[in-house]
Amino acid sequence: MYENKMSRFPTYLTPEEEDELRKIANAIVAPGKGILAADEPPGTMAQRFACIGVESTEENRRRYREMLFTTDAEIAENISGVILHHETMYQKTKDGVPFVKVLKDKNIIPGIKVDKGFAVLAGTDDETTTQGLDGLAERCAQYKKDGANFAKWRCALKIADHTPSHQALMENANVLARYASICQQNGLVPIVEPEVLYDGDHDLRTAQKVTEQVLAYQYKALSDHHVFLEGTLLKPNMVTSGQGCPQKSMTEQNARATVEAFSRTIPAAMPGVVFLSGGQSEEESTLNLNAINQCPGRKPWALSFSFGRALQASVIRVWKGEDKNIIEAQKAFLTRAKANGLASLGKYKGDAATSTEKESLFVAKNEY
Ligand code: 5MM
Repeated sequence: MYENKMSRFPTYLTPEEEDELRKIANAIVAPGKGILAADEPPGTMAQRFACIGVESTEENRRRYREMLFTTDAEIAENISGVILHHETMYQKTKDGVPFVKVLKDKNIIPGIKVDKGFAVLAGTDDETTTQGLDGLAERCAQYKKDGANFAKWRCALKIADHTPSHQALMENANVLARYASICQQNGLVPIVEPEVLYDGDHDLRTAQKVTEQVLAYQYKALSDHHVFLEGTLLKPNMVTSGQGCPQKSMTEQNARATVEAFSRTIPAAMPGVVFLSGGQSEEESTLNLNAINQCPGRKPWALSFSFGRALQASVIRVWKGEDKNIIEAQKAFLTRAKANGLASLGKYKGDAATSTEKESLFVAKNEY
């Protein structure tokens, strides 16, 4: 711990530690690049594999991830980082090369999901917090030694008549700030993910107000915990009308609401936003990201992607669990990565999609 004893506010990171975090965060959101979120736990993978009739065994998950990570090195033009689940972090290719090495050799930064899932907040309308602070410092130190340079922790907030409650807003903002502080002390850039779920019949304006509220609580908590903002990334939802809203908001409206909400709440010191896709179709996610980058207004942060479903849905369908489909599945991955890389620059022309890439990927509550 670096301590300037003369100050009322001792810095907890040395200037060198700050530099390292800043460098990692900036590399992740370098122009045209974003993140592949491949940190689905085994249970979630069972859902993802269900549509192709493949069982979620450890070996099938390993084969699937090997297919993703051995995609041609060209993928690194648009993918700067991959979020791994603990299991994947220590898996190897069939030839015995650790996945972490496969990624690093391509100049892709390995990241790690460090949260331990949701727990219901008693006395609320089924709202949740996210667990995993116990032993987190030790786990982060080990992951750093083993090659990870960033981490992810997801909290989820839902929009209903009486939610998000003050209790859920406070608790989730605080736990994300504690996590962020612990990550930074161990050399990992924390991706702060306070997701406002897509579930509900709320309109765009409601989604915008709630997103502003969530982000305002979040940045107050990060400040209270002295988190070094330049060494963090934010993984929020895009602002859209709810999945069940009869009046579906249009791409340009989503973009304006998102940029407006962010400009009101996210400090300029934070280097980059990496959006989740949240159940939107692959193409919808890309078009919204593109429109957000084209939207006029002050945008001092990079605006890129950290998609799970929106980068993998078509890839899984092409792969079907069979080795003979690996090359075609990798091509599908390259196509979506390129489209999202262009969208992160506001240069996507809308020409990458087939009809299946326009299908909704919504999963109710996304609590798996
Ligand atoms: C890829 O899935 C991630 C982990 O899943 P669990 O929620 O089951 O732990 C998930 O956190 C993901 O990183 C984000 O939700 C973004 O993924 P989407 O599919 O919304 O882009």
